[in-house]
Amino acid sequence: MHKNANGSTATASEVSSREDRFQHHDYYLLDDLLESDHLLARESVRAWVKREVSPIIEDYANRAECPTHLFRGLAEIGAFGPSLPAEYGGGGMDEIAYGVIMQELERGDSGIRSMASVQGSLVMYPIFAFGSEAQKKKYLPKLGSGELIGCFGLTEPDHGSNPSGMATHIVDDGDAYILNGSKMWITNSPLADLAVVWARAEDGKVRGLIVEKDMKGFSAPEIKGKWSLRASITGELVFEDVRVPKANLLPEVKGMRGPLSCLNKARYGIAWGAVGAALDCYDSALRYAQERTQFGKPIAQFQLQQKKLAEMITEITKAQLLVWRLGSLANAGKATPAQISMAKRNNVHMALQVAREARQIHGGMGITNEYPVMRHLMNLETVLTYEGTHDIHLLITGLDITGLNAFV
Ligand code: TGC
Ligand code: FAD
Repeated sequence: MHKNANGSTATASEVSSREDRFQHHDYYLLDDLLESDHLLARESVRAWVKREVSPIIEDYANRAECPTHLFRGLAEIGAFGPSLPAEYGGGGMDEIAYGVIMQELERGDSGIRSMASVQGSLVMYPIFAFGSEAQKKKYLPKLGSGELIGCFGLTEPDHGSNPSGMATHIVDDGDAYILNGSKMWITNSPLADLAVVWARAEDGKVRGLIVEKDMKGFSAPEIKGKWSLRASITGELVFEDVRVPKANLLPEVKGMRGPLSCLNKARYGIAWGAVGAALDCYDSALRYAQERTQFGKPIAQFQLQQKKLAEMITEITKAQLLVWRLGSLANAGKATPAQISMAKRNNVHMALQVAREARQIHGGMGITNEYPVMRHLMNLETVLTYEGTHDIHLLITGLDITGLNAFV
């Protein structure tokens, strides 16, 4: 039995089906900057998260299980490739719509946003941008509808922040390439029907390939034991003399520009998504502080708690402004990779700080699954690391402003 802030109690089963009381926070009236399509998309995804995600997410996270039944629902709400053309399985919306959808999903859980990020930005996008017409027709509609699930293999056991050093490679063998190597930390890999894999060709250039799950010599074992992103499934990709037909090579890109372009798309979505996780933590902390009394008054009346809450909403508001501006630049085709790095780094770090402060405001209850805060906090430790670590994004900004490369 748990004691709520208002003194009532909840059983474990009530906890798992607890009401999602989230209310949006828009301190600077930024909704005025959004178009009706954006607001509509946000409302429908928010309603879906409240209905489909919030009642089950704590249980799935507890069991370290991916709610795979949500893939179809994510497809139905247009979460896979919102800004890709509709004829190629996307949503045909703009970059701000993509952002607000990721924000709402991550308000529910970073792992749910991950399911959408990987499918849309890391699997559909490279096939759309670098695939042949035949590849686009074969894979994109089924990926967009959730009939096929994909994953993205860039990171290797010995090459994380420095994917350019990759050892996974292909050798020409007539009408196919022979693929050898392994990838590590791959979201969705154990359940994916296909993987977009980046491998070095004999000329030294990195190439992208679509590897299907039933290809001989290909396996995707699960990585267990994660304390973070527990409702998301993560695995390896292992290639032992996998014969990949040449028709599965992405023809339109050579070099690291290929995978790094996909990362721009996904990092952009994460910059928005992190604001969602922060809003959920703030929302929970504000309500808890108003309802919980100590020393005869609501803890929200203590100056120390007001400082935490005031700083949280200030940082959230700055992050909301940052992504709105980034979205406008992206819509105009002007968002640079370095600008995206700055927003990813700032907003994820902000969300993690907000989650830590929110956890404190909830006192002991903050470590339980009666509130979403500890789950967000643990998730955000991954989000701080994947898609380029906090340090790597700082060095990308450093390079951009000084012209001096810390990576060489
Ligand atoms: P560098 O020598 O600077 O560049 C190599 C080539 O790539 C081009 N390029 C980019 N193109 C598009 N977008 C970008 N952001 C780009 N950055 C570089 C560059 O112009 C060059 O092109 P070309 O034509 O001249 O050859 O690259 P580098 O090897 O020194 O690497 C730089 C560095 C360290 C910044 C990069 O490797 C990096 O970002 N490392 C971090 C690795 C990372 O983010 N991994 C993410 C793996 S995927 C993931 O985590 C998914 S989680 C999914 C989920 O569950 O949500
Ligand atoms: P390392 O690169 O070993 O870094 C360790 C530490 O060293 C970090 O703090 C880093 O900032 C620091 N460091 C490294 N280089 C420098 C430097 N030059 N200067 C200063 N500090 C440095 N990858 C995929 O390809 N596909 C996926 O779907 C995917 N999903 C993931 C899901 C999860 C749950 C996780 C945890 C990771 C996922 N990743 C995925 C991998 C992720 O992108 C990498 O973990 C990340 O890029 C960092 O690599 P690494 O873990 O090997 O850390």
